[in-house]
Amino acid sequence: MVEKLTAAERDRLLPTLDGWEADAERDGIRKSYRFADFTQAFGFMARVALLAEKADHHPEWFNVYNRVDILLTTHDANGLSMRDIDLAKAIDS
Ligand code: HBI
Repeated sequence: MVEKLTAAERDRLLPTLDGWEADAERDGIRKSYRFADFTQAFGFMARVALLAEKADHHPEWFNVYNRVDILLTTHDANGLSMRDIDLAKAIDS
């Protein structure tokens, strides 16, 4: 069973992420990306899809044209877990 992060872990880990915001309602982390055009946005999504498959951890996301909004939360934990932190770092690496 994957565990939710404690408040102390969140306080330590969230500042290490680049531009991700806590989403209290979903108990996850969110980040919005803007690209030059749809092709760039979709290329980013294709790269994230491969990272997600490798991690066996998948984003909830929205795309319109050059915008990609990502929410990371762990369904199995019903909240924010280390899997979300790790995937956020992989996406931004
Ligand atoms: N992705 N965000 C997220 N949360 C999960 O719990 C999850 C997932 N991808 C695959 C996955 N779990 C599998 O390990 C099964 O639990 C479905």
